[in-house]
Amino acid sequence: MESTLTARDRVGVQDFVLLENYTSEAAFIENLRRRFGENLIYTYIGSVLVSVNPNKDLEIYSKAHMERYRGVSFYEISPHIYAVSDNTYRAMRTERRDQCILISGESGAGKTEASKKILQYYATTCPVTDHLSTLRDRLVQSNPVLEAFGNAKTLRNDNSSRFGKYMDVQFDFRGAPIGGHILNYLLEKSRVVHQNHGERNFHIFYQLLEGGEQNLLSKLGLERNAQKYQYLVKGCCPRVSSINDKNDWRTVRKALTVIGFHEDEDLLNIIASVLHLGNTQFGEGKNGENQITTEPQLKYLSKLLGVDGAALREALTHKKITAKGEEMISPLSFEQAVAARDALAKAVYGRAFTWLVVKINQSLAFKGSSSVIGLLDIYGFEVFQHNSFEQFCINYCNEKLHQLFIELTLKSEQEEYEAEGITWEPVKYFDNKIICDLVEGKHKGLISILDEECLRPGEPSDISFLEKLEDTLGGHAHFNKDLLYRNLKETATQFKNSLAKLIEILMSKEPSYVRCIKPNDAKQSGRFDEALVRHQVKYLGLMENLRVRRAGFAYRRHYETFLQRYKSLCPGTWPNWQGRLADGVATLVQHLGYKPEEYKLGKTKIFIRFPKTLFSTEDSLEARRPALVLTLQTSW
Ligand code: AD9
Ligand code: MG
Repeated sequence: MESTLTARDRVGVQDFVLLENYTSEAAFIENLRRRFGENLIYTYIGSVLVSVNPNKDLEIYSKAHMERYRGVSFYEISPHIYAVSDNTYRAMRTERRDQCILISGESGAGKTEASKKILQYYATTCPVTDHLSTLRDRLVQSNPVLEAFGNAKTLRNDNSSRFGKYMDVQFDFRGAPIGGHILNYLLEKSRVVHQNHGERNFHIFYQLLEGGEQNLLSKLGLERNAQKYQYLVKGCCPRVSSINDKNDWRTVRKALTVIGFHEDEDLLNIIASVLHLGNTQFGEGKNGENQITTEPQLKYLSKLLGVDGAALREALTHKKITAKGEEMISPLSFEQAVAARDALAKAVYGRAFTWLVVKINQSLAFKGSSSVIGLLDIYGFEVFQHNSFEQFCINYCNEKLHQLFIELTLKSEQEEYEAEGITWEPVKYFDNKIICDLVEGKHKGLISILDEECLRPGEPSDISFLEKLEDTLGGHAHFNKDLLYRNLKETATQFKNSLAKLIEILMSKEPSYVRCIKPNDAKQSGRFDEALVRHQVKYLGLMENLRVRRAGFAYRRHYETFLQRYKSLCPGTWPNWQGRLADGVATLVQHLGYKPEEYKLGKTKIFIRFPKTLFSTEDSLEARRPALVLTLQTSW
């Protein structure tokens, strides 16, 4: 295959296994930095793609670029998210095994963008017939809709995913996309009622207020001014320079139509009712009782939610308790009423989101035999000044996925050696299982302690929970004493179980990895903050990943490919080797003077320990065929 690489593409090494000094973190980061400086944001560690967020549009995602990656081997062309997309697709088709692409990295590192690029690649390059084109459009259009309702501007990312997403794309026997299914994880509902300074609520609120037609807003009882809504002013950030709410509104409305929401009235009623709830105020009545002081809001709420006004008033100011089989109604204090109002807003929004996912899934549903590529785009690891339960879940999820990465990369490496009959030398790495156990261990894990505390009779409190944690886990080497928890009865265990299910789904598929890195905290293009990158390289375990890849053998190639490429270097194998491929390769490497410790011959592949062995073979090839200069990088 003729190389399509230019000299610029070859800045640094395009696969970290080619680094001479592969144990040096400094060399690793320098390679990333040099390539990033040339807008080469992608680099491999073997088959793992490392991606550095450019924070600007690069001209590398056109249809022509997609075409270039079709059916081409990983190493014949510069690293790209399309190469991963294409290889995964081909593996699904030829090996007939379900695949998944796991995208990880911290908040703002480029996970969602990567997952969208993969989906676009399939939508553009896979075969499609007329009636399937609707399905294909729906797959792509589900993104803007879910982002409108599930993404928000945070300090880390102007379009931060506030829910985890796993999407299966189903393909038929011809490789055409025929269906899809989305699993969503733990939407950050607290954002509906509160945002940290500099952050916003979910995009959809601003889109509706900015872009909604005047008669629509009037019908919903809304004013075209985000500042008027209590739930939108907490972060003091109504506008974001990188976001055009008005245009996004149009995109979302169109996408809703493609998905088949011809009547999106219910959805908009709910969005509006959340805003009215936020503006619902309480005050003291004539007899000292707590009452709603904002009548117009109540009127709109009852109309939009389709509930009786009196019943709603009662529900927002009173609570029902069942004691000894008898129902009692007692008034709520001011604070309790505010909390009940916020809880209702979060619940209403949360259910609307779940309903939206259900509707999207209905529009993508396909029953029948299919092959699957799963895309996992989970919210990124994040640490704020104040970390709530949501940050705990988000980070726990990232720890679990990292554990999966460790298990699978090592496992698959080991399996390949075993399959090829090659002895394996294990590499030491930090196993974060200990962290996961701290969280999920039976009886002694954070989640079980939390569950017990929530179920305990009496009033569980943050303090009693923290005391219990201290008692049970105080001696644990990795116990973090700063953890802060709030009211979280229904979600802790539920989240743990859905994560366990996700891990099971992923384990049943062949994984590929995209590891995203954020080059600076300022969302700027062209800025590469070494300390920040080093930190990510560390916790993503990239050095370990590289060491594992190199500890055994830096390269492995099928005999046929190897022979084809280098047969001209040996009279015994040129022009065509007639015998067994393994014997041909043995003849060739003996002629080339490979020492026994430099390589091993497996059942179907040759394994080469050091890059320099191959460098010298490549040099020989280059010297012999100067007109056909292909660097090592282009050929592997
Ligand atoms: V979070 O965990 O959801 O907060 P992500 O998903 O990792 O985060 P996202 O993909 O949303 O980050 O990327 C953040 C922003 O970086 C995007 O909105 C783009 O403006 C920018 N970005 C990311 N990847 C690319 C890219 N390949 N090309 C250009 C990019 N810009
Ligand atoms: Mg995201």
